[in-house]
Amino acid sequence: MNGNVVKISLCGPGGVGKTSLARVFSGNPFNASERLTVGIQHFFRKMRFSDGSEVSVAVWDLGGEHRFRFLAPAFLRGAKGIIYVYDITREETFEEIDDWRRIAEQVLGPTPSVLVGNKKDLEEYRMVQREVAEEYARTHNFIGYFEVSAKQMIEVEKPFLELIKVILSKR
Ligand SMILES: Nc1nc2c(ncn2[C@@H]2O[C@H](COP(=O)(O)OP(=O)(O)O)[C@@H](O)[C@H]2O)c(=O)[nH]1
Ligand SMILES: [Mg+2]
Repeated sequence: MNGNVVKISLCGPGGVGKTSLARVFSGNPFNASERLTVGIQHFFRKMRFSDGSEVSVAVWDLGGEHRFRFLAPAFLRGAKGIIYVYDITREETFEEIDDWRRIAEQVLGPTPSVLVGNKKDLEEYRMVQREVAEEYARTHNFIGYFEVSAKQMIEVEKPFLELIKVILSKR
């Protein structure tokens, strides 16, 4: 019964928009007053491909605060892919991606991953240059780097789709 459920875990610091991206991807409206995630939350979406195949995607979302890090192993276990999210207007959130990669590596070993720079709508407050993030993604074997806005629903599906494609191709 679980054969067609693909688990994807969203990793990254608090406040970067992980819950907002999961919400929008799973077909819910952006919520400007998104509350701090406490513990683990799940979002679901069924996807149908042109060849008729179907897959259910379970997106796992973890509160980004340090006090929830003890949940990280349970949060990551069984994930077939990881979406690392940072906020392009806060450099320290980009730097924290290293920590999350280390945690995920310990629990899962090498896993298909994408890097997402969220809050693309706040271009005038950008602190991380696109080229820097792209280079980081390239040198650390990410499938790709994507800039998105959960708020304006720009490119939100793309990182999920690219990741799912790679996961399904490995089956
Ligand atoms: N401007 C802007 N704000 C966003 C975007 N995504 C999320 N936010 C806001 O950033 C804050 C944190 O979002 P949230 O989804 O809770 O982040 P999380 O802690 O990583 O789950 C909330 O106030 C959101 O409304 C975005 O794409 N653009
Ligand atoms: Mg959250």
